[in-house]
Amino acid sequence: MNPATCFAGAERLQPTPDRTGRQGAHRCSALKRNPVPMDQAKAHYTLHAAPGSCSFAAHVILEEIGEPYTIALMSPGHPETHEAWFRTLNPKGRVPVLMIGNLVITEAPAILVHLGLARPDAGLLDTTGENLVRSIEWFNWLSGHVHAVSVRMIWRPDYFCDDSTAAEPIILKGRQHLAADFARIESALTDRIWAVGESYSIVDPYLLVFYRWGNRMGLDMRRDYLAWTDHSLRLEQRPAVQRCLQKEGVSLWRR
Ligand SMILES: N[C@@H](CCC(=O)N[C@@H](CS)C(=O)NCC(=O)O)C(=O)O
Repeated sequence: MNPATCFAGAERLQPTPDRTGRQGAHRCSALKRNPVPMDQAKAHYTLHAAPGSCSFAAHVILEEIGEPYTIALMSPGHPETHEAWFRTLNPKGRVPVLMIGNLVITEAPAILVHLGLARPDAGLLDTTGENLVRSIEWFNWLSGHVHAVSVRMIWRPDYFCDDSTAAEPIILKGRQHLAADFARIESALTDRIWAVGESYSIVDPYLLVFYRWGNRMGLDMRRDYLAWTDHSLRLEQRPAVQRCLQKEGVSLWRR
């Protein structure tokens, strides 16, 4: 699909060499050598996302900080991640992708940290002392284990084994991992208002992604995860979260 045809956001992008072509890819590899220049944060943001996917957290933070942005929404199930134009943008073939001018940032935690750093006045990333360490701790585990292992074993067993007869045991094992992960999240959120420190941060909407996925998987999140449910209800009250749910056409509660 051409990127100009798959956007459900307020603005439509015109595909340009910078956004989808060779020049963009060059910029992307340049980022591996150089830190993201923070002055670029003043430029217009474009978030490549899919409804209800892990990109939802970055979408929420873009809404929270109030910088102008375009949300480039794929179809549900993000089939466009397999298309050539998107692979040029992100050779890993995953959303979210954040573009700031011609610069490309991939990986949900990196995008969230970038947005937190870009608007320190929003107070969404405390870079001092233990809170920074705790944020990285959450991100590394949520992205590198809960998402990449447990959730993927359940929704994408084919990723782990070509033999389709292995799908069932992989899903079963994934559900066991996920149950342990979710119990850990519940315990971490017990007697806490927010995930890190005393205030709302870039970590909180990332946790909401996994809570929503639990509902989608048919888990009884309200019954089994009381502290996490309170945390999610707190998030659901935020206007930024409500706007994102509405724009992406997803619910926290539906399967
Ligand atoms: N490590 C990446 C994972 C991103 C990821 O797996 N995104 C999913 C959507 S939640 C995706 O794009 N999947 C496309 C595919 O697997 O083909 C991150 O944290 O951003």
